Amino acid sequence: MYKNSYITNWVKDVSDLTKPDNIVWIDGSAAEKSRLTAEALRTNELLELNQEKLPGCYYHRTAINDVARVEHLTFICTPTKAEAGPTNNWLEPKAAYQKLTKLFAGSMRGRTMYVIPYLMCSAGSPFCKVGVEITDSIYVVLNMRIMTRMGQVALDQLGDSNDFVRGLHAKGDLSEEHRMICHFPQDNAIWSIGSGYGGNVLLSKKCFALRLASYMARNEGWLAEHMLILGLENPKGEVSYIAAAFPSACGKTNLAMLVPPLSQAGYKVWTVGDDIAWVRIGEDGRLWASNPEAGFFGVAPGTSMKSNLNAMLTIQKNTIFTNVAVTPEKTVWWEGMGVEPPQNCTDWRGNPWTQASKEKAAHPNSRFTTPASQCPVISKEWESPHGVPISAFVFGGRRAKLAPLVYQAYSWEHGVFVGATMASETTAAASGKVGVVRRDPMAMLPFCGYNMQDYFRHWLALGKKIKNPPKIFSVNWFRTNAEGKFIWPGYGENIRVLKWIIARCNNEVSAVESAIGYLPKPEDIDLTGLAAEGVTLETIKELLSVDTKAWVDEIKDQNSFLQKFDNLPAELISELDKLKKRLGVF
Ligand code: OXD
Ligand code: MN
Repeated sequence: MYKNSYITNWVKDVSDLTKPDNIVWIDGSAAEKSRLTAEALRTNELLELNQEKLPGCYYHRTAINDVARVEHLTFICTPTKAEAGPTNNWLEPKAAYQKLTKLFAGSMRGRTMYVIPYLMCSAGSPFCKVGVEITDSIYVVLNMRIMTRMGQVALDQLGDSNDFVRGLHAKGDLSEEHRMICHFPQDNAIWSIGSGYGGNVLLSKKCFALRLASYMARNEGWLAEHMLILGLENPKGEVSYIAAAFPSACGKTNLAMLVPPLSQAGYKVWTVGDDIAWVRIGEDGRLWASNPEAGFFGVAPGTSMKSNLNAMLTIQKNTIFTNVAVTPEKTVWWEGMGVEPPQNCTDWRGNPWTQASKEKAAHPNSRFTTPASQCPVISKEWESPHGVPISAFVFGGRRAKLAPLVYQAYSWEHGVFVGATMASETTAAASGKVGVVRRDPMAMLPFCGYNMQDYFRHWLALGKKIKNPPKIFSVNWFRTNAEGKFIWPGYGENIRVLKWIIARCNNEVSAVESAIGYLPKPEDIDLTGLAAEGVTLETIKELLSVDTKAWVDEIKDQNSFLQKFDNLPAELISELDKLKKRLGVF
């Protein structure tokens, strides 16, 4: 039992409601990890993988109906609907608590309740915040151990304070009818029931570090963003930092761990974070970003030695794999791993699978949970208490047509507009249709804990306070040709775009003004060694082309998205007008 009476009183209330058989107070020790792992193996919540080939690695299968975030069952519970805004599902807090209380009542009978204190960001950092998650899932405890700094370290940081996020999770019956993920920003609380899938149940991640933290950040004058953070080192050894927002499953982890091709000798990419950035104004008037997490919860399919060597090296030990395929020798496999599929294996549903099977062996949203500290290119600054100084913000999406490889916004306000109107084709990371274009402002559509028009306003207001704001860019690695093939090779070659971005930040290269923003001069994208990939100056010209007619349709769609909001910041309306003028539309 802990000394902090706010935690112990809350645990008492929760156990009176949920009626667990036992309560385990998590301390984060190695002995505790061994005990819990043994228990999870006994109950089959985890399966042991080949300990010679994958030491410390385990496997978990979720329920078949529970494989992704469920945006339609995720709610922001604020006193008024207006506070949640038109892009969030809303429930009035009293009504939400009433529903949840019924669902949680007796839900832990016959089960063990775990109390997990954890930190976001490193102890003692000005960014650091404390959360406590109560859960009835050992899988959650073992994942939280990787994803956060968990146990005694968090209790030490909290002391006898009441300032912590209360996250309550129960598996319930795992049915969709009884599944709800509710956020109470005014109460610093999250209640999640009916799921065992990461994004719905590792409450530190999307629920705290984005939805609640974005709300806190507005009140406290900082930003909580769905962004990777990387350091780009040049041959002189100088490192510039970029924070980049992409919707789920658009390659944030790959970009954060990019391996430069041989032709880019002397350049290196250092990983600070792959999913979330907390950003504050530093004393020097720049923005500084910190990765609040301690691990990576990455999408497995498509991860290979070619697409993400560093992720593959990171996950060789101490990793939990979820919903991938398991081979007869108890190793893991997934589509796009870059190795031949096994003759036969067990698929993510637990069924026998052979090369002749039509179904995928791994679920498209299958995952690895792995410690950031194991990443071969983890930045030496990744746990720095003050974060890293950001030179550029990048907004990216998956657009088969339209968006050029890269362009730069004309100003902070224009950059906020570019972020606010970004769109991407949907992926398997959330339940629902895959491949349809949807507006996803700053990649935060499913993660903003309050009305997005106020979120845009907050970005604009913050911009006014920063003496040296980062420059803002848009990128698109996913443009396709008439045959539907990707034009840009992507992955490690993306470094060429990052180099242009940093050159712009350092005023080392000029650019061409276009209707949508500053475009690179095609010859300023370094193509050394790219001919073998079939990329020539002509390819770059094609990738940078702006189809005015298509952009006119695009602004119609942007406009109809923005119409959802009743009180947009004037700056965004003015940016839309300027874009219309530049495109010749009045
Ligand atoms: C994630 C997501 O898990 O964005 O990071 O879905
Ligand atoms: Mn994400």
